[in-house]
Amino acid sequence: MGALNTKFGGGDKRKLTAQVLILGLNHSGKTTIFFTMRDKHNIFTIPAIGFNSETFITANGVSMRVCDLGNYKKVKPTWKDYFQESIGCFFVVDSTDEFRLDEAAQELHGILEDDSMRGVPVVVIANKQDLPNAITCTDLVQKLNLEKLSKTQNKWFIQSACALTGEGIYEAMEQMGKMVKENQK
Ligand SMILES: Nc1nc2c(ncn2[C@@H]2O[C@H](COP(=O)(O)OP(=O)(O)OP(=O)(O)O)[C@@H](O)[C@H]2O)c(=O)[nH]1
Ligand SMILES: [Mg+2]
Repeated sequence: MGALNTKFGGGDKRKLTAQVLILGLNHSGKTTIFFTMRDKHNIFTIPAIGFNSETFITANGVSMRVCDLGNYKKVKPTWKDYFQESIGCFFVVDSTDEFRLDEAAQELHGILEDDSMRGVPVVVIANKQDLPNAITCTDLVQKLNLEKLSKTQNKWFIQSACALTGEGIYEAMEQMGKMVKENQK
């Protein structure tokens, strides 16, 4: 039992498993998505450490430590540390908040322009698609200028989702696993 505990203990697992971040503007649904991953798809969860929470998932055969950094601008002095260790990023967008789409686009492109995020695959989660005024994925591709990412070598995928029901979250995870695997080849 001792050996088993050591092998699967939180500390060791954290070092061994590649990190994927959940980022996006405030109120976009990051934590709700994190809870869906944690409660429906996780292997196990480590309780919130300081400002962030993390859970362990396997998607498409790839094990990932998914971190919700919360309102990460508050911890801006340290967020680059998280970039350095990350192999992927979920970027959550509130599809109903058309007035903040420019800000969301700037945030996304700013993150991916960071040296540490070069080549890191991004799954954009077009969240809150249950609401009647939600902007479609097709329109979001254009409004978030996702085509530009192909030129900066970040592979991207956009997944429509409703974090409240969990719809689209499994697909987003599977896609992340697939892209991370392709990146490692
Ligand atoms: N209708 C609808 N509401 C959602 C959905 N996802 C999240 N919400 C709601 O949106 C609000 C913000 O969700 P959070 O998960 O707290 O957002 P967050 O990105 O973690 O916010 P910060 O931590 O403040 O940056 C909450 O009231 C959620 O219930 C969704 O898919 N549909
Ligand atoms: Mg949150």
